[in-house]
Amino acid sequence: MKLSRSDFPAGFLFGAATAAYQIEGSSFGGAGSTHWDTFAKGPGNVVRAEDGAIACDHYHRMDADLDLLKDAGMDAYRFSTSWARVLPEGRGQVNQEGLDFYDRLVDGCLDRGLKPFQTLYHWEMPSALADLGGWTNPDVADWMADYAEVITNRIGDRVHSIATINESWCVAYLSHFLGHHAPGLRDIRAAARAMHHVNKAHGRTMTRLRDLGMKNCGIVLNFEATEAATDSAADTRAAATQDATHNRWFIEAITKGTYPAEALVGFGPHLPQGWQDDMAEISQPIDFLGVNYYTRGLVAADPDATWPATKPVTGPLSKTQMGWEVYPEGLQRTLTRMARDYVGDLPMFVTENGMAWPDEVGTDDDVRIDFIDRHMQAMQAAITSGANLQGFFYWSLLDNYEWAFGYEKRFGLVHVDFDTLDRTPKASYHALKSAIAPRKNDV
Ligand code: IFM
Repeated sequence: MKLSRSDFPAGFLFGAATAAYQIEGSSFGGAGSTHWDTFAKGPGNVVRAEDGAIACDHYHRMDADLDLLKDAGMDAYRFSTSWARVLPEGRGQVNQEGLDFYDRLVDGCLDRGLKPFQTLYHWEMPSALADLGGWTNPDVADWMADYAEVITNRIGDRVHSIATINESWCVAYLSHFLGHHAPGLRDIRAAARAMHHVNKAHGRTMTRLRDLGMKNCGIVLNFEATEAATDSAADTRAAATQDATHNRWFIEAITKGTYPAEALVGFGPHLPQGWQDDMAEISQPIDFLGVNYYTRGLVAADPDATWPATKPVTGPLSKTQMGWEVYPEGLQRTLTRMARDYVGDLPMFVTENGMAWPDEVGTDDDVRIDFIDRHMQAMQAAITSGANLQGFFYWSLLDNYEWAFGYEKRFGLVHVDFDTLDRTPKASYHALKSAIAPRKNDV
């Protein structure tokens, strides 16, 4: 790789990210059912109806997986804690086994010199709360804050940072308007409510974390580089609408206490009454912003469609196994835009960036190595132009459960054989390890 640790500011953190449902194995250790367990059983929702029951069996292989991070010379590990592992019914009875697992995980990180970056919600809503409407129910804000308190009372003394939610757009829009993820709704009223309640839950949980004395609290949002397919006025308007629903809705609520007009056109009539009263809590200060970035979104107007009347356009750039264009410039633009328009000098982390490729053991991994290298160059350029970027987490440490795509899309630095569950580091793992090896002055 062209860049190495010495091309980044002193103290810049390199790590890898995972998420509970995608790796742990939800059938182990007394975890409760979640909406992903049941969504996967719905016809046509997930490739081969695969679920996270076993996943990478990280629940039993945690030590070996943490060793992989340490052996790569990483500084930090971003993981999520599963709400239903901690509280199988979402509220009430605590699963001590679940708390013990996360206790061992955090200690395992610290023993290996890895800073634990925790995310509280990475998409698995406990089924008992999904029955009550999940993200469409305003009470979700208090349910989530209560869960945050239970897990924080156990591991909050040792985690380095806490993100409330991973990728609010996916939690709300992708799952309640586009129907691609659990709970699989395509309903504007449900979507508008989820779009607001996810922010409300972030705010309520921040309040609770502050009450518990927690520092380094923030949120992880996913951004795309939205571009109009042509210069026409209609496509330009379509791009502005998509930018508002995908990129601006959450960050504007959190940093300014407002929602973009282009998105309120569609969602406004369906928002819960009195939503304005929640904006002060939603826009309380955060300590960091996590930026997840994968690709650009090329968009055109679709005059025959209902609001937002947009349609995705396939671009000409090279694509990953997901069909996503490789577009590192978009990462640089996103980071500089965040610093300029929203967060100023607030610390930012690239909390996810990576690519899927149909790798098998022994195949070369040049495409992923080049992908990482080019995105590292984009991060470096953003830092040079003033973004206070303090770390980078590759998505993902392991090949894992890629939601509606089942186990087919391989994002890992480490190959997982889903029959034997054997782990084999890929060439990109070794390339990243060499690139982030300690600088001469640090050893
Ligand atoms: O696997 C997901 C992850 O759970 C959230 N961010 C995007 C990744 C790749 O699709």
